Amino acid sequence: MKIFKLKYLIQGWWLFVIAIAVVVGPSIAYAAEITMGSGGNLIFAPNEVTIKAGESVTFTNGELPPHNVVVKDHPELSHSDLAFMGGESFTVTFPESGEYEFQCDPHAGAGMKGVIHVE
Ligand SMILES: [Cu+2]
Repeated sequence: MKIFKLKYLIQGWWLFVIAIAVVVGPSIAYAAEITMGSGGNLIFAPNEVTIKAGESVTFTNGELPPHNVVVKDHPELSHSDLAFMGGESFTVTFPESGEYEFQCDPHAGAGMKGVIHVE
């Protein structure tokens, strides 16, 4: 009786581990994605992401364009060209760890800012 319970417990544990791997796996493999002007608001969504050094973040234009991405103190990581078209996107790779604050220049005053943590 006790052995049967242990068997089900182990099976349940493995199902749990597999379920976590299915949910978390893709988000580790993928670069992070951020929408500019999400849901009709002047925001980056999400406005905070964590990636590993060498990984990339893809910024996709949502609503209320134009938007851009200017990384504080890092012109080489910035995409100052304004994106006017909905769905337009660009990808920025962050080779080194650190805290990268960024903003959309036209909408920084409205709070369109974010931070990328690179581990
Ligand atoms: Cu903007």
